[in-house]
Amino acid sequence: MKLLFNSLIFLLLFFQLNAQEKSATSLIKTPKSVLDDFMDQRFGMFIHWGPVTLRGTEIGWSRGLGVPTEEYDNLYKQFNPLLFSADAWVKTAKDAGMKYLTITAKHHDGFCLWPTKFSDYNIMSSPYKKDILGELAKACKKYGIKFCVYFTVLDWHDPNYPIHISGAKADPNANMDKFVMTMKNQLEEIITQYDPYMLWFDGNWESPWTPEHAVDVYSFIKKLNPNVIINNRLKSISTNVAAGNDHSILSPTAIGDYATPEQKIGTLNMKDPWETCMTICEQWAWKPNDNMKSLKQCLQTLIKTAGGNGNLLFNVGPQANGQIEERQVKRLKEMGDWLKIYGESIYGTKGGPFVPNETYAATRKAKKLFIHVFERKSATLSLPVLPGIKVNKAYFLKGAKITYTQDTNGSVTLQLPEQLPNADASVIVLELNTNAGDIPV
Ligand code: FHN
Repeated sequence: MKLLFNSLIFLLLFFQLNAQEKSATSLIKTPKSVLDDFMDQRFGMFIHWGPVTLRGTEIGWSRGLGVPTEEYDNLYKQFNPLLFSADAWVKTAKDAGMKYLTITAKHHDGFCLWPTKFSDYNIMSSPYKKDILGELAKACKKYGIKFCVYFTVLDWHDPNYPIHISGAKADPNANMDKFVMTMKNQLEEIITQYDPYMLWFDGNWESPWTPEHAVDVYSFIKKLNPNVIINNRLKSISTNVAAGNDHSILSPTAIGDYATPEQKIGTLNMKDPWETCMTICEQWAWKPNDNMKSLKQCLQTLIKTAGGNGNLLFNVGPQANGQIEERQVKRLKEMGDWLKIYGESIYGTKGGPFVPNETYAATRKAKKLFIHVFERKSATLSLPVLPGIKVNKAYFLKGAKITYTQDTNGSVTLQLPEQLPNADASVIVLELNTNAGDIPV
C-alpha cells in the first residue's frame, strides 16, 4: 500500500515538473538578433539607489537588520535628492564607455522610483516628487544609451508578499495572487511608459516565488513586448531553494535569456550569453568611505569578462543628494578614456579562444585576434597553439609593430618591448589568415 502511495506521489511530481518544463519551453523566446545586439554592447552601468542612501547602509538588506524596519520604511519622507540630474548620470555612463544603464526601479525594500498607481510607497510620496525612471529613460534616449530596469520579485514591504523581513517565516495572511497582480500591473506601467531594452529581475530565491509565477510573469511581459531582454533571475534553476541558487549558469530549466554571475567574472562560455554584475566599490547602494576598485581592477574585470564572451554590468551607488561620488565618476571616466583608444577590442567582439588568465585575455572579431596583456612577466609571451592558423601581422592596437615567431604547429611567441604601451592593459592585434571566430575554444 505504502509503495503504491509513494509511486503515485512520484508520478504526480514527475508530471507536474514535466508540465512546468513544457510550459517553460513553450515560452516566447527573445530573438537571437536582439540578444546578439545586447552581447555586442559588452558594458553597462548598474545603479542601486533609494531612500536608504540617507543611512549609507545596504539597500533592502539593512531593513530591520541594521536600520530598524519602522525607521527604514519612513526614510522616504526625508528623501529629497535635489542634486539628481538624469543627464549627469547618463553622461557619466556614456563617458565611461558604457552602452546601457540598469536602475533599481524597485528593490527588495519595495520603494518605487516611478509614480506607480499600484503602491503609494513611491517617489511621488517623497519631498522630491519627480519620476526618476521617466527622467532616466529620457536622458538615455538623448545620449544613445539603452535604458534598462532592475525589478525585484521579492518585496519585504508589500503586505501581500508573505515574507516581511529577510529570513522570517511566511505570513499566512499575505496574498501572493494579489502580489503577483500588482507586479504585473507595475511591469505593464514600466514597459508601456518607459520601453526598457532589458529587464533585470532579482530575488527569486524565497519560497513564496514559484516556477509557475516565473512562467506567468515572463509570458505576461513577452505579450507586451516580445523583444525585451530578460535575465535568468525570474527562475534560474528548477527549484527556488536559496542555497546554491547559482545564477552564474543558464540552466536548461532557466526562464530568461542570459546568466548573471554576481561579484565574480563568469567562465568562458561561447554557447550561453552571460553578464557579470559587480560593484565598483563593495556595497551595492552608496556607503560612506566604501573601498573603491583601482583602475587596473576595473579595466581587467571588463577585459576578462569580454575575454570570457560576457558583458559587465558595473554598479555605482549614487548618494542621497542625487549625485554619483566624484571619485567614482573619475574612475569611470578613466575606463572610458581607455575604451576610447582600445574599444575596438571589446565592443562587438567574441570572447576566447583562450581562457582569460592573470597575464592576458583574448577577444576576436573578423580576422583579428586581440591579446590584452596585463603585465610583462618576461621578454616574450607564448600563446597556446592556433591549429592551422597563420599570423600575417602583429602590432599594438594604435601602436608599434611587434616581432613574433610562429612555429609549424601553430604556436605563436610574441617579443614584448621593455615598456608596454599601457600599464593596466596593452592590446596586441594578431591579423590572421582566417576568421578568428572560427577558432575552436
Ligand atoms: O539581493 C540583491 C542585492 O541587493 C543586489 O541587488 C544584487 C545585485 O545583483 N542581487 C541580489 C543578491 O544576489
